[in-house]
Amino acid sequence: MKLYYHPVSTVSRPVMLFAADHGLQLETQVIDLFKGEHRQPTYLAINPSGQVPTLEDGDFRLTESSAILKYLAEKCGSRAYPTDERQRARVNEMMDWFNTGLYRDLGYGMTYGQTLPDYIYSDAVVQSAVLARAQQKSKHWLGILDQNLLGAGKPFVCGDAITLADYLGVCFLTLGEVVHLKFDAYPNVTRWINAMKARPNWAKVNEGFYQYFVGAYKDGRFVAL
Ligand SMILES: N[C@@H](CCC(=O)N[C@@H](CS)C(=O)NCC(=O)O)C(=O)O
Repeated sequence: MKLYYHPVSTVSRPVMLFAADHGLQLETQVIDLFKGEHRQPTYLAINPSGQVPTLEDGDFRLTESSAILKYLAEKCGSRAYPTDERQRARVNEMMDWFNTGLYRDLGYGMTYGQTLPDYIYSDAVVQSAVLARAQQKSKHWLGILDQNLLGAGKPFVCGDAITLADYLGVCFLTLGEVVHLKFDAYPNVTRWINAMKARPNWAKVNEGFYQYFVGAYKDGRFVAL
C-alpha cells in the first residue's frame, strides 16, 4: 500500500502514527504542500481535492484520514477499531466528534486562523470576531472532552484501550501547540495528550510537525485559550 502524505499535515500524522505503531510497511511519497505539489495536475489526478493523505491499495484509492485509518485498521485486524458493533460505533462517534467539532474551532479557527493566509481575514474586525468565536467554542469542546468524555479515570477517549479516536484526536489537539495553546486548565486532556506523546513512535512521526510548523511560529504572538 502507498500513502501520499506530508509530515507536517495534521491529518497525515494520525495515519503515520497508526502505521508505525502497527508495524505497517507503507510505501510513502511526500507531497510537498509548501511547494504547492498538491495543486499540480499529477497529484490532482490522484486526489482531485488536492489534499493529503491519500492511500492507494492496488487500484483502490482512498482519501479522508478517518476513512484511511478505519481501512488500515480493518486490513491489519487492529484492536484500535473494535469489531463489537457498539464499541465500534463509539469509536466512530468520537472520531466524528473530534473531526467536525473540535477540529473546526481549535484547528481551523484558532490555529489555521492565526497562521495560514487562506484562513486569516484581512478585515481586522472580522478577524478578531471570528477568533473570539473560535476561542469560546474551543473552550467549550475542551471542557466537554475533559469532564465528560475523558473524565478522571479513563485512560483513552473510548475507555481503557487506545482506539482510532485517540490517534485522530490527539493530532487535532497538538495542532494547537503551533499557536502556543496551553491545556493546563484541562487536567484530563493534559494527561491523555501526555500518554499519547509517550508512545514510542510519537517523536519520530511528529518530528517534521514540530520542526517545520510549531518551530516556524515559536516566536509568534497569538490569541490563547
Ligand atoms: N478531511 C480531510 C482533510 C485533508 C486536509 O485538509 N489536508 C491538508 C493537510 S492537513 C491539506 O492537504 N491541505 C492542502 C490544501 O487544502 O490546499 C482528511 O481528514 O483527510
